[in-house]
Amino acid sequence: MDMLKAVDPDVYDAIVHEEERQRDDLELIASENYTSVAVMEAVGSVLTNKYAEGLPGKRYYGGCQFVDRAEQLAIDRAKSLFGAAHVNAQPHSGATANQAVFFAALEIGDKVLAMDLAQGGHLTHGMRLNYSGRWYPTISYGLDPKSERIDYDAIVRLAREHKPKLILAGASAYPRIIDFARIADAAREVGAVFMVDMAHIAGLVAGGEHPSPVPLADFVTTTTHKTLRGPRGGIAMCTQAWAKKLDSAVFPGLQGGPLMHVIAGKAVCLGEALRPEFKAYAAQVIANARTLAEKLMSAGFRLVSNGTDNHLILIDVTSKGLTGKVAETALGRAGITVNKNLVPFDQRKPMDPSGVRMGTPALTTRGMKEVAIEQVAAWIVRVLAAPEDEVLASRVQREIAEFACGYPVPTDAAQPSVLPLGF
Ligand code: DSN
Repeated sequence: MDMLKAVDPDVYDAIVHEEERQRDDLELIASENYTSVAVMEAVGSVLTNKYAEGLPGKRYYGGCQFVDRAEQLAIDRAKSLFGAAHVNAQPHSGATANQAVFFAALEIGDKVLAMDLAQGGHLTHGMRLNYSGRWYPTISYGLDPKSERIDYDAIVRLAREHKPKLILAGASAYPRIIDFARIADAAREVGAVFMVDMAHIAGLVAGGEHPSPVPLADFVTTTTHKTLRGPRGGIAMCTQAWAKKLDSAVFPGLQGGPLMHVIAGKAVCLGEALRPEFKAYAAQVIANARTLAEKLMSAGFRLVSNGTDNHLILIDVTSKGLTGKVAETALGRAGITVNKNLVPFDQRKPMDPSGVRMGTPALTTRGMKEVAIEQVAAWIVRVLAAPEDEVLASRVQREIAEFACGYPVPTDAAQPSVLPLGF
């Protein structure tokens, strides 16, 4: 980044510090990952200069012959990775992809049945301050209080009672396999459109480690930057019957010019996910999450639903007399990045909830396997046993920075000679 350093040292400085943070700390935010250098090269390319409103072969601008190729690769690869009939690779984000589906399938005022944000859903699934909750009356389903697993019977009951126009499955803080087939049946019974937001688990679906919603749903949306390990962005898929409506909801419905550099990055990540190594990656993400869950439970932490089937765990830290905020801060001081999170039926507020969410996609990308994750769990237990102890936190931080060197981030592995090791 010599040019950036010369032209804008302030922005350069922010980026280099962030690069150091990503290298020296342990990234346990369940929705984050390290994308490959190839993806970053595509996203940092001249494609950022190009306007391409429209779709490949049907643009409102000249000079689109090369960006057409990149976008068609993204579409074709997503189709073949997920078995989707139709793909729109243009949504700027997962939120926009969700909005496009609502725009394609619903009229304002139509009812939606979706998972409650407070029980693991997502903002765009009908939260009252989000467009989804403001424009589409939303009935929420959640978890069974005992098992802390999705209450599928309640979904059937609520669907029969409210006759929603659309039923939405998908979550951002749910550690178990989602039985998409059961929700699809409920949607079919009441004639509702069935939509799945698989953003968190898309990489697991791609790797064959989570049942795919694609054959069951009318629409499937995802982000590309979580377990799928691509650039920050969204993708929307649907059956052939909805193809035209979806495309026109994305453009001109919601967006203008697509971000062609990001779409090229999506094509690269989808190509990576089609390789056999990605299956091994997805399986290791889950094995690592299971190890983390077991180690923390054996140290006396209560995990929501008593464990995990996927890439994340939700820890109720009140089981150790802590709050989510205290735990997030203490771990952050020691170089372990997590996010505080509501637990199901939480009595505390979102800014200082009872839980902490942790996921293994990023550490797995760095090459960590079960033994390394056991070490990570040991640090978490040590820090949370004395959350106010700043001396302990700095000692752990130094140990972690040394340990992390053994697990290069993709930028290290690609260019070891230009590591930004300080100023
Ligand atoms: N904000 C994301 C997460 O952290 O789960 C979901 O989009």
